[in-house]
This record gives sequence, structure tokens and C-alpha cells, in this order.
Amino acid sequence: MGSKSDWPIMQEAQKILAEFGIETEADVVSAHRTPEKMVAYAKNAASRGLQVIIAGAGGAAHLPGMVASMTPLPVIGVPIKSSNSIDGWDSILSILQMPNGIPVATVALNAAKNAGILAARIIGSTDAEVQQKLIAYSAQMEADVLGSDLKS
Ligand code: RP5
Repeated sequence: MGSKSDWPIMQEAQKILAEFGIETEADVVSAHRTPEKMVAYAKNAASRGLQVIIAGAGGAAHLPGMVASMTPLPVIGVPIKSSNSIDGWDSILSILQMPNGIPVATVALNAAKNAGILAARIIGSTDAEVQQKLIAYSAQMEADVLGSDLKS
């Protein structure tokens, strides 16, 4: 994430990935405050064995796109409504509107939990155990909705 101020939002990704038994790491890697760290992080991510990168940033959020330009790994961007954001749209559009060739899968504003679930789905496409956990997760959600009784 671009700042430690993003952590209250971004920790939701780490929490849901832990539920699926997927190992994570979290770090502050700022595109404009620590550009050299960002380059090293993105360039080394695949060889370190990472499978998916979730990049969260607010305001003029160039982190996810810059990271995606320097790694072959899938990058999921989380637009964050930060203190410097006008209304969240600045971050959404900065992350969403990537030019062709360098994709960033963009989730909804502050939707770090969905970023975690999407990362689990990517990993689950080649990991049967994770995929089974995702199926169970969706089934539980369905049961919870069907089981909610609003009539009494
Ligand atoms: C972005 O600026 C960060 O990702 C954060 O969302 C926002 C504000 O950062 P701080 O000023 O709180 O460190 O780069």
C-alpha cells in the first residue's frame, strides 16, 4: 500500500486471505515517496515466489499501475478514499483506466476484502484446496442470506 494510513482498509485483504489459509505479506511501498523501493519490490516479486500483488492507494494512485508495469504477476488495485482524495473518483480512475498492455484488476472503492477474495480465486484456479474453501465460503454466504428471516 502507498501509506500506512491505508492499512485500516487494506488489512481486510489480509484477514480474508488468512481465512483461506493463504500466506501474505504487507508493506508500505509508495510510488512517489519510495520510488526505488517500489521498483525493487515489483521487479523481485515473481522471483521471490509471490503469486498475486494487491496494491492499494488513494488520491493520484499510480502505485498499482507502476507495479504492474514491472512484474508479470497479476496485480489487483484497491482505490482508497484517503484524506487527500477529492471524493474517491481520483483514486478509482487512476487505478482503473490503465492503457492497453498493462492490466490492473480494479475492485470497488475501499474494497480490500474483495481484492483478497479475487486473489484467492486466482490462486484457487491452480490450487484445488483453496478452490474448495472458496466454494464453501460462497455456500455459507448463500445459506446466511436464505436463512435470514425478516418476516417475524
Ligand atoms: C497515497 O496518498 C497513499 O496511498 C494514501 O492513500 C494517500 C495519503 O497518504 P498519507 O498522506 O496519509 O501518508 O499515496
